[in-house]
Order: sequence, then C-alpha cells, then structure tokens
Amino acid sequence: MSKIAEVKAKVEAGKAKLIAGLVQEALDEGNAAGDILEAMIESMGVVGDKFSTGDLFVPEMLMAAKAMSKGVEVLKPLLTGESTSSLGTCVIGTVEGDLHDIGKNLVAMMIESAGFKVVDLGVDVSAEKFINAVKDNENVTLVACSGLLTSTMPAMKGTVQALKASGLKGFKVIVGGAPLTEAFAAEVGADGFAPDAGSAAVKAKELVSA
Ligand code: B1M
Repeated sequence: MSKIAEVKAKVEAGKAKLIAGLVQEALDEGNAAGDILEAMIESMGVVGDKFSTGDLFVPEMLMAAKAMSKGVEVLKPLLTGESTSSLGTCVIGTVEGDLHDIGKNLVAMMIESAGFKVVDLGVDVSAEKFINAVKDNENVTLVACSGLLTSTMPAMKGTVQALKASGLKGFKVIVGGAPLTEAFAAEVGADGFAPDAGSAAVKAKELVSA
C-alpha cells in the first residue's frame, strides 16, 4: 500500500495518533501536500457515506475528524504562504447549531494565506456573535460563514440577513459548505459563494478588491 493510501485508510479508521507520522512519511516519499489533503478529504466522504448507510456512527465520524485535523496540522505550513494581511480582517465561523469545523478551518487557512488577518470564531456561532466580531475587530472587510448541515441553512440565512441589517458597513459576506449553492447564497443576500477552500480564497480576494 502506498503511503498516501495508508493515510487515507487510517483517517477513515480514525487512527488520530498515527496520522501525523504517516502524513510526514507520505511527504518524505515525495507526495504533494495538496494530494495528501485531497486523499484525506476523500476519506471524509467515505466516512460520511458509511454514516448515511448506517455502517458507522457519530463516534467514528468524530475520530475520523480528529485524525484528519492531525494530518492538516502537518500540512498547514506547506499549504499556506507568507501572509501580508493587506486585505483587512476576515471574521470566520461555522453558523449556529453546526459543529463541523474541518472545512471551515481549511477555508480559514487559505483565506489567511491570501492576505487576510483571520479572526476565527469557531463553531456554533450565532448571528449576534458574528456582528459583535465585526464591531470589535479593526478593518473587517470580510465575513465568512460555513455550514455543513441542511438543517442549519436557515441559520445561515438568518446570519447573512442580520449582518446586512446591522447597519455596519465596509465588509462583504461569503458563504460556503457542502449543502450550499451559488443560488442559495444569492437568495439569502450573501455577496459571494465558494464550493471549496481554494476557490473561497480566490473569491474572498475578488470580493474585497471589487
Ligand atoms: Co457530520 N454530517 N453530523 N459530523 N459529518 C455530515 C456533514 C453529513 C453529510 C454525513 C452524512 O450523513 N453523509 C451529514 C449532513 C447531512 C445534511 O444535513 N446534508 C452529517 C450529519 C447528519 C451530522 C449529525 C446530525 C449526525 C448526528 O448527530 N446524527 C451531527 C450534527 C452535529 C452538529 O453539527 N450539530 C454530525 C456530527 C459530526 C461530527 C461532530 C461527529 C463530525 C464533525 C467533527 C468536526 O468537524 N470537527 C462529523 C463529520 C466528520 C462529518 C463528515 C463525515 C465529514 C465532514 C468533513 O469534515 N468533511 C460529513 C460527511 C461529508 O462531508 N461527506 C458529515 C471534510 C471537509 C474538508 O469538507 O466540511 O465539506 P467540508 O468542507 C469543504 C467544502 O464544503 C467547502 O470547502 C471545504 C474544503 O474544500 N466549505 C466552504 C466549507 N465551508 C466553507 C465556507 C466557505 C466556502 C467553502 O466560505 C465561507
């Protein structure tokens, strides 16, 4: 089995303690950081499918998520460049009711390396908390909202609408996460949507430079 296949299998199996070492070995073997990340994202897809079919349960999903996070820690310096913070501050979080943070963390990483200072509010973030973060931080040019659950799409809508109705100015709102679409983003009044972390960074730059 190749090292990259081993990383994939161990993330699926939730072997968090082994992942950092295996990711390093995969890098030492010459695999690109982006390819290793892609393999781990695929693992999470497999885990999600197995959850859907009842072949594994929440604790196993959690272990897989922990394993992936350990792998991302090793890759982070290789996936991000020097940040100049010239694009202002990006406030990011996963919307209220939603505890998924791996995708949000990847988006935060890519946005930071695109030149934003990132203020990460974590998961289960209420609209009020997003608004307070815009008030409390200097030069907020972007608010980024992540959501992975169909059931928290209304919270996403509420957050975007509350930000827009807050009277605060000078920032754009970008949304993303597996169940969202460009059409949903437009419908709830977001300024932008991105399907993945790489395109979120590109879109973020585009939005604040417009
Ligand atoms: Co949950 N979960 N989960 N889960 N989980 C999903 C999302 C699910 C699709 C699994 C499934 O059924 N197949 C399903 C949601 C179905 C739906 O609503 N459409 C689901 C469910 C149902 C649940 C619970 C309700 C299960 C339960 O309790 N019965 C529960 C909800 C808890 C809650 O949030 N209130 C739950 C819990 C959990 C854990 C806590 C155990 C764990 C999360 C741990 C953590 O994040 N620290 C977990 C996990 C791990 C998953 C899966 C397996 C993996 C998620 C992940 O990290 N993917 C997931 C299945 C799947 O994704 N196929 C699943 C890898 C990550 C890199 O991808 O997050 O999609 P993703 O991010 C991508 C893009 O979406 C995008 O870019 C990222 C990278 O390219 N993106 C953005 C994300 N945010 C963005 C923001 C942007 C732009 C792009 O701009 C701001």
